[in-house]
Formats: sequence, C-alpha cells, structure tokens
Amino acid sequence: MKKATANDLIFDKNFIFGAATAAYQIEGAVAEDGRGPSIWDVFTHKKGKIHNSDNGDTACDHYHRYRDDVDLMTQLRLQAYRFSIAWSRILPEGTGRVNQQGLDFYKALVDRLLEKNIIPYATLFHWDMPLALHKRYGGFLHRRAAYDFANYTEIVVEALGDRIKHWITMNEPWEHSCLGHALGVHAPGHHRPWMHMHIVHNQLLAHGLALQKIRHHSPDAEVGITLSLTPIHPATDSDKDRQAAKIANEFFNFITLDPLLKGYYPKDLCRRFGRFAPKVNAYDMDSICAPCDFIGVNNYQREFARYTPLVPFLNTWIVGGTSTADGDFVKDGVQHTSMGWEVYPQGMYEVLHCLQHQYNNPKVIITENGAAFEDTLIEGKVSDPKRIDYLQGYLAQVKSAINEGANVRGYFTWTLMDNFEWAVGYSKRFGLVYVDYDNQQRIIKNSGFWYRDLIQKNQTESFRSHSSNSHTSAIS
Ligand code: GCO
Repeated sequence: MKKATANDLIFDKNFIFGAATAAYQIEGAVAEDGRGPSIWDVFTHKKGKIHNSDNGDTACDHYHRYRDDVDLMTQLRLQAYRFSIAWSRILPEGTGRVNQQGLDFYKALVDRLLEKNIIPYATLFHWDMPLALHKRYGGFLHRRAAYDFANYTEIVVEALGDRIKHWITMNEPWEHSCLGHALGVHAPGHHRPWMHMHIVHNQLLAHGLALQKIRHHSPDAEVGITLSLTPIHPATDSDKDRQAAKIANEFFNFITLDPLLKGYYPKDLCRRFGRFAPKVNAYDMDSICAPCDFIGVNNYQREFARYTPLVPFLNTWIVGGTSTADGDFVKDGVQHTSMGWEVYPQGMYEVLHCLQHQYNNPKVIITENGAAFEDTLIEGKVSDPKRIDYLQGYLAQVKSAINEGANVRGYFTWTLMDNFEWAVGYSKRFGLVYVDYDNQQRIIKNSGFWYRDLIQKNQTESFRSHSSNSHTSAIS
C-alpha cells in the first residue's frame, strides 16, 4: 500500500487531535485522599493474574504529576485530552458518601487543561468498578449497577459540568464483560460466559440512564459512548467460515451498535443465546437508543473467524490476531504489533464505512487507536518508526472514509504515555511518550514529535484556508 504523506493527512479545520488515557492505567495513588478500592486493586494483587505481578499502585504517578503531564500535552500540541474518572475516587463505596478530595483532583486537572486550551473529554467508566459494588451485587452483573452509575454520573456532572463539555459514559462495554466476567483475564476475573449479553445490556442501560442525567444537568454538553469495533473476516472462503464471520461480527460489533443506534439486539445472536439473551423492557431500550452526540470508536486491528461446533451458542472461533501470538513481528509480509495484533489500517476504514452505510452515518470520534512496539531508550531518545507508520496508515484510512462522506470529527491516539496495560502490565508500551518506570521520567518518542508536527501542520493549513476564505468573502 502507498504510504500516506503529511499532505494526505490534512483534515477539516474543526477536526480535533488528541490522546487518551484511563485512570487505573496512569494515576497510581490508589490509597490516597480517600479513594476507595476498585476491582482492579484486588485483581492485580492476586497471584498469577498480571504479567510480572505488575499492578497500578503507582502506575505513571499521574495523580501527583498531572501538572507536568499537562505540560507534556502542550508540548505535543494536543487539542484535546481523553481521560477517565475513577468512580471510587468520587464515591469510595460506589454509592452514598462523596469524597470531595476526589472531585478536587479532577477539578484541578481540568482547570490545568483549560488553562492550556486543551479540551477535556472525560470517560465516566473505564472498567474500574468500585469494589464495594462488586461485593454488593457483582458490579454490572446486576442492573442495579446501571442506576448507581447514573447517580454517580449526576454527582460528577453537577460538580464538573461547568468545566467539562464532552462526556463519554462507558468505555468498551463488550470488553469489560467478555474479558472481565466471561474469560476472567481482566478484573473481576469471573468465568460466566453465559452472562455476557446481560452484562453488556446492563452497561448499555447505564449509558442510557447517565445520558439522561447529563442532558438534564448540562444540556449544552456533548455525550457519547466508546465502543471497540473490530472487523471480522472469514478465515477461509468456505460458507461455514463466512457464516462464522457474520455471527462473530454480531457478537463483537453489532451487539452494542444495534441497540444503541437501531433500538434492538441482533436477532440471530439473541436466538443463539436463548434464555441467556437479555430480558429487555421497552423503557430500557428507549434509554439505550436515545440519541447521543457521537459514537466513540476504538479500533486497533482485525480478526478472522472460523466455524467450529465446539463453541457453545456461537459455533465460531477467532483465529489469528490477539489469541495466537505475542511480540513485534512480521508474518506473511504484514507487520504485527508487540501485542501480536495485525497492523491492518484498512480495518479503520471498514468500521467507518459500516457506520456510515449501515447506521445512518452518526457523528464519530476515534477515541482510541495506536500500537505497542518494542521501544528502547537510547541516549535519551526513542526512535519508533513502526509506530509512526502505524499512525500514518490508520489516519490515512480515516481520511479516506471522510472523503467518502463518513462523519468523523476527531482522533485520539492511544495513548499519551506508556502505562499499565491491564493483564500484560508494563511490558507493552503504547505511548507517544516513553515512561522510565524507575524514576518516572517522561521522554517524548519520535512518534510524539511526529504527531506534534502533524497537529501543527493541520493548524497552519486551517489558518491558511480560513484566511483565504475570509479574503474571498470580503471581495465578493
Ligand atoms: C481499551 C482500553 C485501553 C487499552 C488499549 C490497548 O479500551 O481497550 O481502553 O485501556 O489500554 O485499548 O489495549
């Protein structure tokens, strides 16, 4: 494929460039200033759950270093920053008593961002369920979590809604359910695959109820939800594998898109789950599919599906991609990241094309896209050409989709700085900024400088086109 040049990556003047993070992955300070524990605090301290027994106790120490981290964002010329709010910093027991110090931390962070003209995009749930609610009823296993989440949202929006005008309710409900509750490789580490659709449903309900609260308290705010969307291709051309890919797309992608944007769950999927399909009442669906302002898309790779009679409900198995390999390698001429994920920029286009044509072209913000590679710090520098190629390739596909009419308004790379990558701990580095965990030093990688230059070039171009437009109108 022809490589995109910087000129191919000039976007509309209102297009926003940013970077994303999540609370447990960067903050540390897990027992400070009244924060209550979350399921991740417990899970990471269980033996054998996380690579190298890593945990988020300190992470990037962002809780203490947020001022410097915002300065880094300024150096990168970020226009927006997506971060998440830790529910248990605000409500240490998940409900009830409010911890003012938790609110103060996010107020200070947001004030610093606003001072530097960086637009805050706040995610309200990025997988760190308060431990108290997990103990009380299993977190999103129970629909009570949706109501408790809405109350927590109300508290946050009342306190921060004057400063934050962009909200993301949930991050990747499918992954939280599948990885955490079905496969058990993420917190809370449960193995209840039959509950998967219920847990997804409860999170979508949480989104819908939170949306109502935000609309009520902050009518001028924009609200969206972030989904991880991964195109699934058939492993071979056989009819069975094609059918498997169709089911897998329903299972991975349409399971959230359909209810949010069409108001119902994929019928075939519900039939397959039978009595384990969610029991949906009309009120639930009205909340879930109430119009939100944007769909947040996370895309990293594609997957392949193969038919198998051995997997209950779905008769489908995912081959390639994440499940089979680890390490940064080239297979059949195709680069894979150090997560073992195939670099497949066209997948981004496929997702955006699907949203445009099958879902009535909603406004989209790419809320995550990025790659882990084996970065090394040599004489104070990190040269990471593969990450630059990755970002360039994916952004070019975003541009192609926009050229064909897709309604994409912004792009956040995952991630600002290397951080705690869940089950694989600190072994994988996704950042634009390298973190030396021995001394918490931050070093901007070459990809960070590349991204900064791209943002700057976009700003200059839009300034140029803006001034030439106003010139034209002045003489016409
Ligand atoms: C995700 C997560 C991030 C991950 C990233 C890389 O939403 O999956 O939002 O927390 O770190 O996707 O795996």
